[in-house]
Parts: sequence; structure tokens; C-alpha cells
Amino acid sequence: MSSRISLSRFLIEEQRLHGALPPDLRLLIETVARACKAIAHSVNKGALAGVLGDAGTGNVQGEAQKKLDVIANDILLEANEWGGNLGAMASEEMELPHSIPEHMPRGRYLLMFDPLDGSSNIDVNISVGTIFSVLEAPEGNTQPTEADFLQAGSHQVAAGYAVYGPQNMLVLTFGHGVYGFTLDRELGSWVLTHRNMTVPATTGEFAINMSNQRHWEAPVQRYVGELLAGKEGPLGKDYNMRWVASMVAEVHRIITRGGIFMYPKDARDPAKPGKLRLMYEGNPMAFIIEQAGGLATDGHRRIMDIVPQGLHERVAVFLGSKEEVARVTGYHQG
Ligand code: AHM
Ligand code: MG
Repeated sequence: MSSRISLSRFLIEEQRLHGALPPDLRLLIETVARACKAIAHSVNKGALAGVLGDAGTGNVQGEAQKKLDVIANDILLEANEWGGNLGAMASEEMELPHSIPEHMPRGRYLLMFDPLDGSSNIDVNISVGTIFSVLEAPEGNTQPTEADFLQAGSHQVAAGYAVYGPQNMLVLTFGHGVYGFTLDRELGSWVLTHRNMTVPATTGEFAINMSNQRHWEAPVQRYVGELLAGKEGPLGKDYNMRWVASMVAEVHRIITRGGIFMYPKDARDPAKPGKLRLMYEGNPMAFIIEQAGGLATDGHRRIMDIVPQGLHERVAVFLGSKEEVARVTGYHQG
């Protein structure tokens, strides 16, 4: 038991060894991890705590909220409000950024989150998760506004996700590789179980919502057509398909055994670049996947190079094993 490395010990050692993890960022990550533990607890209780089902409200994206979407959002806001390391928070579930109240201590970081990703899966007991991303507010700005959040993903100083599944896991990066922690429910602590997580460069597995096929653009039609053609097609091998409809579960599978995840642009709404959100889903997952040796593009460019125009901006997503993401990106580019 004594050889176990808790999240706290891991972060303190990272701070000491690399010097690249400032103490206030370490404390912020600990606070987010504590909130994820509380969310895991609510998700795991399910019907026993009366938390399943719809909240009867809608979010800024016009999507129906689940009770657990609201609970997870409140847990993250409450836990992080008094931590002293943040200037403001932004959430997929809230129209505007949430400033740290006047009477609370403030810090230099900006936190963005999707409190409960894949929430359409809650009621059917399939994995869901929390995704988060951390930026630094422009220097000296103690009262950050929406404009301060609009930084390219390459400026992220940390990102991570928690997946609430058969095991509750927390996966983190702050730019020095990707580390995975498993929640020990008896001890109530995140324990380091996965060091230097890497995405294999090649894969035989893809993830896309095939029911949207007729709405995709030509490069995606071509690429997925080749995957489906298998051994007899130009790629010369058979591919397998998975679709959980929880991005966290999808990314976790890819970071564990490889694969490509795609949520492309859809012809039904030509003005919308994609379904997923750049700040809460695209950027944090891109940071993690790149740190694990994979690629993440919107078909044309690196996701983390996109300079956002709005907090709730959408993005097309192609991420995972290098070889496959490069191929489908190449089909878009030329
Ligand atoms: P959410 O944040 O509202 O849960 O939506 C994002 C989710 C992703 O987790 C998942 O990849 C996608 O939506 C599933 O979409 P679809 O319903 O088209 O399969
Ligand atoms: Mg989401």
C-alpha cells in the first residue's frame, strides 16, 4: 500500500522534478480532481439518489439538460469558487463565464469544463465523464471577461478528463505526457495507475456516428468508405467500429489501445463547423491526444491552432492514431 502514488504525491513530485508545475496550478488540479470525485459519487449512486432523468431545463446550446448535468456543473462551480487559483470559469452548460465572487480570493487561471459529457448515456448506465481545460488569464487581469478565454488551445497549461465507468479514472496532462489515476473508492483517493499513456500510431479501429453518413462531406465519405471496404479496399486491411456516444469513453479507449474518433461537419447545418465544442471538448482532448503521441485536427488544421471567436464555438474533430488522422486530414487538404 505504501508504494501507491496518490494524485497529491504525484503532483508534488512533478512540481519538484520538472519545476514546470507551479504550486497554484497544482492546487487547482487538486480541486478539480476533488470535484470529479464528488461527481463520480453522484453518478455512481444513480437512481438510489434520485439523480437520473431530465432536469426539465435547457442549456445555452438549446440542449435538454439532465439532472446530473446540472448537479455536475454546480459541484465544479462550488468546489472551484473558493480555491483562490481562478479568475473565472466557463462551462458548456452556462451562457456566460462565471466570475469568482468579489469576497473570494482570486488567481490567474481560467477554467473551462464540460461537466458531464455524454449525458445522453446516463439513464442507460453507460460511461459518461467530465472534461476540463486550463488557460492563464492575460497578465495582470484580475477580472477576466469572455474575451480573455478566446485563446488558441496551444495556450492550455493543463487539461484532463474523468471517466465514470466500470472504473472511475482521471487522465491528466500539463504538457509533460499523460498520466492516468484510478479512484480507490474505499480510500477516496485517485491513485496513479497509468504512466506515460500513449496512442499507438497505427490502428484497425474507428469511431463515428454512421447514421449521419449521408450528411458528410466528400473527404469523410471517401475515408470511411475505404475503412468499410476493408482488406479488399485501397487500405488493404479490415477495420472494426465502435461508437459509445460519450467522447470521454471514446478518447479513453483510443488512449488505451489506439483508434480514430471522428465527429465531422454536417451538411444539415452548413453554418456549424461541427457538433462538439472547441473550448470544452476539442481543445482539452486534442492536448491530451497530442501529449500521448496522437494527432487532433478539424480536417484542415491542428485543433489547438484555432483561435476561437466565441466561448461556445463548435469544431469538427478527427483525433487519435497518427497514421489515420493524417490520412483523413490529407483527404480534406487535397
Ligand atoms: P454532450 O456534451 O451534450 O454530451 O454532447 C457531446 C457528445 C459526445 O460525448 C459524443 O461524442 C457525441 O455527443 C455523441 O453524439 P451523437 O448523439 O450524435 O452520437
Ligand atoms: Mg460534451
